[in-house]
Amino acid sequence: MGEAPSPRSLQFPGGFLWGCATSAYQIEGAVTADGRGRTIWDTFAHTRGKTYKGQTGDVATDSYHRFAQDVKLLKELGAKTYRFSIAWARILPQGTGKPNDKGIAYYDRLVDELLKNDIAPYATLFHWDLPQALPGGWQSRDTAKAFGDYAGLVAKRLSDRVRHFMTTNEIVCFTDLSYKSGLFAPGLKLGDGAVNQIRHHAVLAHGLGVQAVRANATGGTQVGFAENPRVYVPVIETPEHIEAAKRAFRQENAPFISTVLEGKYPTEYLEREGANAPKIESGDMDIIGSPLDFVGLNVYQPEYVRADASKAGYAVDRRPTSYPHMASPWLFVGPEVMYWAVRSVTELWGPKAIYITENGCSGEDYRDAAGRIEDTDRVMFLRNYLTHLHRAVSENYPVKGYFLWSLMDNFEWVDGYGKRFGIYHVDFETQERHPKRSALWYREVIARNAVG
Ligand code: GBH
Repeated sequence: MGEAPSPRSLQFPGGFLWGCATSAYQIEGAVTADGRGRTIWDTFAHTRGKTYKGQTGDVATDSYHRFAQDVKLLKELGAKTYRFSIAWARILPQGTGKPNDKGIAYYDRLVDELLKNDIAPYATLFHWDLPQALPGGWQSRDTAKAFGDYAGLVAKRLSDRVRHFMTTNEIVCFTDLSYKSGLFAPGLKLGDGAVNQIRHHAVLAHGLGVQAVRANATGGTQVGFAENPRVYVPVIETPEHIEAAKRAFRQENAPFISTVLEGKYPTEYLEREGANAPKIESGDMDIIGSPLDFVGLNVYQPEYVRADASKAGYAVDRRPTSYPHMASPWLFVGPEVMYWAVRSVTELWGPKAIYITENGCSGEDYRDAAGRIEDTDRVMFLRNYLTHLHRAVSENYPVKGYFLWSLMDNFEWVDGYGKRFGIYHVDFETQERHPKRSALWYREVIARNAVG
């Protein structure tokens, strides 16, 4: 027998940024406080039949009032960073026009509390809570322009303390899911031409946001976006399947991350859409392709792909019905997706830096007799995904940090409070927060800067 191989250390690089993520409508509540304007999610959640049991974000985790307690939870974990989102309708209740100082003051308080605790704020400017007052929502090109103005205003007011901004969160969700399948607010089911135009307005908004942050922020402020591209795992790690995965990644995310990082719509996409392709004005593509300081990736479920003799060169496999998933039926477990997300983006576009801006899972948590929540399924999920993130950093891909979704249970969009993603349990009656086993586990990961 030969010698046993040396144990592989799952140590992360020094300075790796561990954090947690949330978003405004999912946690803040206080939807009429201090002049906040109405958003399309307020309207949608209050429309009969749209969310689980008709639940809304009216109260959520009441973080508008309890933010200091949330920061304490982060501190307990030893988190170095916190990704939260800013509610556009708190800053500009009508989407445009006169800034609402009381809304800005909330984020001043949150940011100051984070900094006091040595936690670096990472702010998302738009996580789906579009001001209701903007005529036509994302159907209108004016909304992209309004977003740019809003982004510039926030940068001016916060960039003395917030050094990292993400423009948009998951473009496919607030375009396709919102205006094509109608599952998300505002719940429309439009045709292909209209949807492509909406996607165009969204990537344009992102680009205008990048430029506005740069024009208004103090020097050294970094700007990127947070995307949830479909990620393709090669069925076998052989060169032909790896090549297929790379092609699939670029093509299947064509109007979103591919267009933004190339500053150009992939030709195949424009050909495929023909007369339904977006109407592009001169100068748009330069704005859309504005260089980024980092790319944020929200990583959840995998797709499997293999090489194929077709023109596209790849074939996406349908999942067997026995394929395992977490409490959310869409959340298929496939930890390798973490590695392939990072590798695909790096090989295709070589960004300066990558953050995992979201990763985590829902679970059917329960309290045992002693009041503990032993969410071993979530620990299993996270440990495996982080093991594959370790593979990526050990191969020198430029991953700088990881944000766990989510700090605490919150309003899970159409699933209301029926799906829990937190590592802190929230009792929605009392608003009491309580660490699950996964929180204690994550604290160890952060303390040791290693997965175990
Ligand atoms: C992220 O979306 C969001 O950024 C975050 O706000 C959210 O809370 C978190 O993940 C957990 O869901 O019903 O089959 O059509 C992840 C991407 C896109 C996954 C929409 C769920 C609906 C699937 N999400 N999708 S389905």
